[in-house]
Amino acid sequence: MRMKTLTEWLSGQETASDRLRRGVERIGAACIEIAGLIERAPFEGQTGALDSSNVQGEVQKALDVLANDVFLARCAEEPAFAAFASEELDDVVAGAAGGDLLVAFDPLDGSSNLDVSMCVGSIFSILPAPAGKAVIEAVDFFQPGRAQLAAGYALYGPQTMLVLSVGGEVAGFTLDRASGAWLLTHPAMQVPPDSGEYAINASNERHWRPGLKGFVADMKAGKDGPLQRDFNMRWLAAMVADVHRVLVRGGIFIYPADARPKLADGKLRVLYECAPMAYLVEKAGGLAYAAKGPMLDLRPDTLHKRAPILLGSRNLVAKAWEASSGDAG
Ligand code: AFP
Repeated sequence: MRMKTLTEWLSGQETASDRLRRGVERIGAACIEIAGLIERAPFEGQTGALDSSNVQGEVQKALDVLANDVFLARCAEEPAFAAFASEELDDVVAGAAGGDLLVAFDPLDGSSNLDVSMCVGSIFSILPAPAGKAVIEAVDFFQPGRAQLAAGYALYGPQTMLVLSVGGEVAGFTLDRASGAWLLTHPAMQVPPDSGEYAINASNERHWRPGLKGFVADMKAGKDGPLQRDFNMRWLAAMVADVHRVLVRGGIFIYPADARPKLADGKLRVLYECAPMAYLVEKAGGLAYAAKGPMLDLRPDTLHKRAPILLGSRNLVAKAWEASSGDAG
């Protein structure tokens, strides 16, 4: 059977306006361009660190900056997009006057994987813009994840994939290099409710709080422990890749807050990492929590606000949340 293209699939999504559909297509085009940059990077000397840092004091890779430029350039072509927020930018960038949508994005997630040719990704979140406001400010992005109209990610791995929802089902597309089109290879994705896989950076264990430490110990105890099943651990060090695995075959992904002052709110950013991934996982039947409740209820108060995150298979996440929610300070 012929696979649907992204354009054909979007035309059947009744939850999306025409403007939202067009905007998502622009983002899809940006991701194809970024995939090309990543493939060609070794020939162009673009995988090394630049001398500059982003607003969070992290060293930027040349590709982080290039991917950010591509995202902004492609999205600026869409008159529905009123403003943009990016991991790589200190402040909001204006888009089209009269646009009714805001876009938050991480143009290149997991960039420390680049020099070892491992998976990286791009993440995006689309929010409604306030009506009738001439100048969009950062505060206009401070909306809970439940307000998102669409969210998704591109995964640059063995295949280039685009996974997204515009309010209904979560659909996965694979880039067909021959035609240059995104083809629907993973319709109506569902996170299995149970799983025996977990993803956490275990090298930080000594800094974890007691509830989380106990739950991970229970998973490690396997069949002999209270969870009565054996677990396997996977850590790809790129949220896009770890969450993609969870969406396809279940499991739990955890990036916790811990006792170090720098990690008091975890590592991952709410607007363009946690909220869009929580949106996808919940649309696919899974669960996602921040420190004090559902991730999608969290309203960030800065563009680069961080939050601890726990997401994945419904039953496993519920148990992890029960064990660790008392850890929140
Ligand atoms: P980089 O973009 O700096 O590589 O960070 C990736 C990331 O934000 C997220 O994608 C990973 O899940 C997480 O950090 C990995 O963190 P560790 O450095 O603790 O493995």
